[in-house]
Parts: sequence; structure tokens; C-alpha cells
Amino acid sequence: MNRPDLYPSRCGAAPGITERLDPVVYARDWLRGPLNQSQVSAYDRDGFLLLENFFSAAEIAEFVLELERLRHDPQVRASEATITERSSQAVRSIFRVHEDSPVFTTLARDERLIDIARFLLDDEVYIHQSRLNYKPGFRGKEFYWHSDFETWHVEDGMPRMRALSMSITLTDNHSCNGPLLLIPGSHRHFVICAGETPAQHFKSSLKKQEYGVPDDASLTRLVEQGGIVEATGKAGSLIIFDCNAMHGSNGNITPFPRSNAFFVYNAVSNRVGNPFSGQAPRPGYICTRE
Ligand code: 6CS
Ligand code: FE
Repeated sequence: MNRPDLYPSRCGAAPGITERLDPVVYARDWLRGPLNQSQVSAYDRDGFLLLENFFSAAEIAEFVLELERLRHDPQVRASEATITERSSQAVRSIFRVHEDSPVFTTLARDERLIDIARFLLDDEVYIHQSRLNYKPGFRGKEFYWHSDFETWHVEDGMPRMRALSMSITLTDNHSCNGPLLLIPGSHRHFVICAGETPAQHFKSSLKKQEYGVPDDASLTRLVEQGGIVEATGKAGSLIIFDCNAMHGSNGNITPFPRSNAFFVYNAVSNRVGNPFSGQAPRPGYICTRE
């Protein structure tokens, strides 16, 4: 049974901006959750929320030990789930850490994170994708502007906007070392992308995304409306952002790595199906299907 494609993109239509058809905060009683009223309102309004000092120094020390262990493990380096930077052999990302790393498997199931995801999505949740983005010093390259949902809808078959990402800063995220950039309010618009989806697009997009990126005019309009916010914070901060928030990050030419863990929680009622691109599903290390 073909599900209706409520967010057509990369299918020949002219690039442009349409409106979000889904709620942002699905919780029905905003006062009965793990976030306070102003936090829920800020997330609903902006599409993201930054919580500093969320994890203790001891927890971060454990995460960083594992971050470095994985980066140096020859088996991990040889894995298809490990992506290197396009112009060096520096590790750019390691996917599926919520299954392959005991430390990050535990973190992905941390009640403090699960409770927030369940509340905002008002459903049971599962991990759609997890990754470590290393953004190493000197060689960490940029992540161009994009909506994760546009990719997860077109390439993974995610039906609706009922998912969110949690990014944990494992190193200090400064203004200078390529912090996550977000456009407040962009989550309420869906940017239709031009072009099509190349076969096995993930083999290039995870290094440098060139399809499923918004056009200059649409990006300009979103920034004129909402501005650009840097999600900076010390190691141990938590950045929660809606699946459709427009975001990106610049390269890192400083000596300070900007390493973050990302866990994507999807509502079980929003399970991925056949990609709307009509292409073969992406591998399990990028998109959970079982
Ligand atoms: O294709 C994806 O699923 C990945 N690409 C980006 C740039 N962000 C989301 C995700 O990691
Ligand atoms: Fe992204």
C-alpha cells in the first residue's frame, strides 16, 4: 500500500518552501513532563533547545575515553559505519554506536534522554540513527545546511515529522571550532529540494552532502525570518533539535576538536517504510529498520 507522500522533495518540483503539516510538541500536557514550561515553549518556537551542564564531568570523561578508543580501533576504522573526511584519513563520523559501543548503547537508553523524547513525541521511541561526529581539529570539514527530515523522508521513508535529535557535546563547542548552527523557526517550514537522489547517495552524502540541500533563496528567506544561532556550550551540554530544523556547521581549523554524539529518537508510530525516493533502503548502520 503506497502511503501518501506529504513532503515531496527531489522529485522534479521547483525548489521552494511549503508549510509543516505536523505538530512540533506532541505532548498534550506541557506541565507534566521533564522540561519546564519555558523550555517546552522555546523548543516549540525555535525547533531546538540547549541545556548546559546536563552531564557530569565524570560522565563526559567516560564518553571521551570511548570516543578516543573507537577512533583508534583498527576494526572500527575498517567498518563501513565509519566515515573518514574527504581530504584526509581523519575520522569524520562513526554510525550505529548505540549498538556497537557499550558506553554509547547505555547512553542512548539513558532515562533522562528517553523521558524527554517520549514527552516531546508523545509516544514510545526507538533509535532511528546514532553517530559520533568527530569534527577533528585542523581537518574537520563542514556539514552543509540541511533538514535531517528531508533526507530521512526521501531516503529512509520516514512518513511524518515525529522524530528529534539529541546532540551531546563531548568536547567544548566554541564559536570558533564549528558548532552546530540552527535557524530558529525553520522547523515550521519544509524546504523542497531540487534535483534527484543519486543511487547509493549515502556513499557521498555522509562526507559532503550535495543533494537534499536547500536552494540559496529558500535558505536566505529562512535566515531573514529567524536568524542563525550557534549552539555553543561546554562539554556535557545537551542540544535537542527537531528532525526538520534547518542546521549545518562550519569546518574546524582550530586545534580544538568539536566532537558530539547524536542520537535520533523516532516515534514508534512513525516507523520508516519504503523510501519515498523509490530507491533501495539505506543500510542498517544509517537507518534502523528491524
Ligand atoms: O543522511 C543522514 O542521515 C545524515 N546526514 C546528515 C548531514 N545529518 C543527518 C544524518 O547524520
Ligand atoms: Fe544533520
